[in-house]
Amino acid sequence: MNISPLQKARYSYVPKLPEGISGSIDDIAVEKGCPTESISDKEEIRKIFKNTYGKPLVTFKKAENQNNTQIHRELKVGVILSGGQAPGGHNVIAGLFDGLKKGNPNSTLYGFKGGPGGLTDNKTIVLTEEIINEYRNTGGFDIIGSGRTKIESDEQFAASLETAKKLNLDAVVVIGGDDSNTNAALLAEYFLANGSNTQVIGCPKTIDGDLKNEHIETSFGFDTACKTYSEVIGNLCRDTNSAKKYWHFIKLMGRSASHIALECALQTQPNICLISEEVEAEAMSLDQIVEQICTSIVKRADNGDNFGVVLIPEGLVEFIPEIKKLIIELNDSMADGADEFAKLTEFCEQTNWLSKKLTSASFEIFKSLPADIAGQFLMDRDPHGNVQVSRIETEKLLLGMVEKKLSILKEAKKYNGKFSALTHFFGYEGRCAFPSNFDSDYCYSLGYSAFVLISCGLTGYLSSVKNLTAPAAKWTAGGVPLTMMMNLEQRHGSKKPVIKKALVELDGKPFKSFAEKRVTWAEKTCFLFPGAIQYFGPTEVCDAPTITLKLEKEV
Ligand code: FBP
Repeated sequence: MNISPLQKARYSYVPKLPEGISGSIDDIAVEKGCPTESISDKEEIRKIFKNTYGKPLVTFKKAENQNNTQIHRELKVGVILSGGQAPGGHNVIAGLFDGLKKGNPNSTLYGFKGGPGGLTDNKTIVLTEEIINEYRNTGGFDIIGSGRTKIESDEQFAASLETAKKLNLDAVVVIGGDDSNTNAALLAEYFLANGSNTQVIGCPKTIDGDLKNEHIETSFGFDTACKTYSEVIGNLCRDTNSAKKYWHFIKLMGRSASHIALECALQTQPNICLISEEVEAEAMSLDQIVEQICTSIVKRADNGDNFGVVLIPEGLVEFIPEIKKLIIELNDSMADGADEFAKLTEFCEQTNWLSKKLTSASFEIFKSLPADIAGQFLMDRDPHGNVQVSRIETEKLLLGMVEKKLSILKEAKKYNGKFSALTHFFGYEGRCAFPSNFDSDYCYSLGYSAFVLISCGLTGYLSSVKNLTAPAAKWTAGGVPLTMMMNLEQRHGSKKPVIKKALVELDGKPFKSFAEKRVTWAEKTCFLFPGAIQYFGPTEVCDAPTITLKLEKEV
């Protein structure tokens, strides 16, 4: 196999483990807390999760000679990579594999191919030391592939159970985001309710950074993805500060949450960074957002600076009240009239059909959008019912509107600059980068901790590693009951138990720190150039966590 020099060098990186689970596995003590409750809708969620609700938090501590024979059991475990790629997934699997083999060299790790569909369809590969070694500390999910299949029908649950029985599985580990781990919780409950002892453990993955709470400090992949985007944004900042002739409109992945945009703003100090959660809180219209961007462009032009950088979170459109309303109406109409809609192939036919389904206000908004962008709002929803915001070219929509507004200002003699702009979308570029040292260590620890949870016989837990701003040895590993993170939300017309998505908190330190400085950034050139992720070198350069995490943990 051909490998790059960096890949070769990364093979020899040894990920760090929290003290509680490092060293001999016979020295791991398991501490259990009090029973837990879901974040809200307690009674309803308790009824849905009769067998798995309310379990205690679990922490692993170092204590000599625990005489834990369970940890040496021969186990059969299956692992799934679910949803979008995130740097570090391979290390979760490596950590799980190493833990299993340390417990008992005869244990087996199956990889389910292509995401949750691999479990329902029993498509597996046995992961050997040789295979694992090829993927240590590398980006991507290509070791077994990923997928977005949602296990929701009775047939899918029954098929999953069938696979677990056929393979005689002790456990399934689901590496995924909020939706995938909601699925993991339902699977754990289903297995127990149907007399199966197959345990289900989740691991918190997503570059979006929106799977976090009191017990899960961050999801893996967020660190590397943000550093990768920030490197390129910083390079663009420097390029435009050199040539002084372009405005760059950059859309950043992150789905609904603006954590990625916010973190990249903290790392690079662009002229403008829109935060969807603020747009919603302030009920800002599309025109007001355009106005905000134009104000910065005009002020900077007055200073002779006809260049700049604008960061746009991927999910912005869903947070602009009038567009949010439009999306809800589109979702309902397209779901109710799915068969009719599927027959309409031309955009003009679709528009005509929608004119009879949407309220007049929403239809007016729809018509006012450029046709190519309006068409993007009609693309298929993902299996969890989400609009595919990565496919909507918000950066182009905003640029078009900014250009129109600037020409009006020019005619009115309120703007006298030159405006030339380029659009970018950074998303897929960051999802499979070589994991940073932080993500390499964090992921390996999550996988290893998942093994310890399995060996303790626990099910319906999310592997957790905390205290992440300290050096890795001081991190603490354990598990959080999945039901503890749940609330009921309206999905496809009825209330469903789901893990609550964490959006940017406007009273949180990361947003406040950004808000304090952004007025200056909008007018002056304050760019920072973070440079590429460093894998070898001083710890303050190579091992630092995100600014978001540091600010959130600051006392
Ligand atoms: P997950 O929520 O599954 O981790 O996916 C994250 C993400 O990268 C989003 O930021 C983005 O909107 C979406 O996946 C894109 O999905 P796809 O890979 O299906 O195009």
